Amino acid sequence: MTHHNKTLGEFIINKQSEFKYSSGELSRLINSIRLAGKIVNHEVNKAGLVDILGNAGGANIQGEDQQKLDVYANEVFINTLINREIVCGIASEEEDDFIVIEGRNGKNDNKYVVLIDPLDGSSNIDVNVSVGTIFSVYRRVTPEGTPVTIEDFLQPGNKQVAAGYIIYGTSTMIVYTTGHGVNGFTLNPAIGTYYLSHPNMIFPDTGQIYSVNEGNYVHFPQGVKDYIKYCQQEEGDRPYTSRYIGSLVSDFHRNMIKGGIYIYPNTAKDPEGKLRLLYECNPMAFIAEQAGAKASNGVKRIMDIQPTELHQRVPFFCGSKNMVEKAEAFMQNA
Ligand code: P6P
Repeated sequence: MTHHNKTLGEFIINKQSEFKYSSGELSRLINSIRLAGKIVNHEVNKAGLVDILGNAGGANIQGEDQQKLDVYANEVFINTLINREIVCGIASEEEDDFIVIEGRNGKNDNKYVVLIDPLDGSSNIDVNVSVGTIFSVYRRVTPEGTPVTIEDFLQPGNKQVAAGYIIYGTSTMIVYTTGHGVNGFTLNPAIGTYYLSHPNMIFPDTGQIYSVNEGNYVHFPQGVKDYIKYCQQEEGDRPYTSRYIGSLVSDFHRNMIKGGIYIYPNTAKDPEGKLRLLYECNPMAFIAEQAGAKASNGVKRIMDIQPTELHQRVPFFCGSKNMVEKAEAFMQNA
């Protein structure tokens, strides 16, 4: 009998018991993400053929030009999450403020909030480089039945109940965790089904790849400059290879499979770092740690940072445990 790979749907059913909250809710939540991922994938894959390339003419709270696909992806994820009656609030890179979601019956008895970067790296779409969606899930902390408040969103990453990404690459994959390891599913676009292609993903403890935008070198903290020179020295398993796609999800995904470290330090242009804590760094940190790797701001564990505002940025060091610890040592001794 040919044993086909488990589908995402079968996997969720098998794993429901592991989710310490009511299993049906997680399933509905992940199902809405996987549906939205298929819809966005369909549009991303035909970018260039229809008029969804280029700027949407707006700018997000960061003042970054909103790409048409950014705006499209944002609407798709928000609408599928709302329609599934599972979340009571959503925060998005594309939305200045969080969105309060009333239950259909006018009550607010949904228990989860989702924070999302609907299309990260979208400036790469016009040059046909892979992009991704990143999502982070918490249980609300304010009383059920009331509208969510900002404190439901400003929870430290160590309170996440689920996190994941969709990578729209040479194939489309969803990779996520609910706190019981990391699993990767590949979409078969012909039938629109995700199959368990990467069970129990483990981030290698060390690697020979470092991912950083060296164009900012002169503005890096001294510890980062020292670590980059360490990566380039002829010694032992070094020099390492420099690989930087400019799409966090792609650089992270490659490093998780091959081993490596991704660094986005603070720079002159971004004195707090460029990446956002709530919907980029925390979800990627949760996945990294669940796969045996590390994520810090160069000094402190990312998931222990107490957020203070929705779109705050942090320096981000994430990847193979030994490599992050080495980079932190250079930061310490600089
Ligand atoms: P830079 C994309 O805009 C992003 O948020 C990440 O996906 C990516 O790793 C980083 O910024 C690229 O930034 O400044 O190197 O172009």
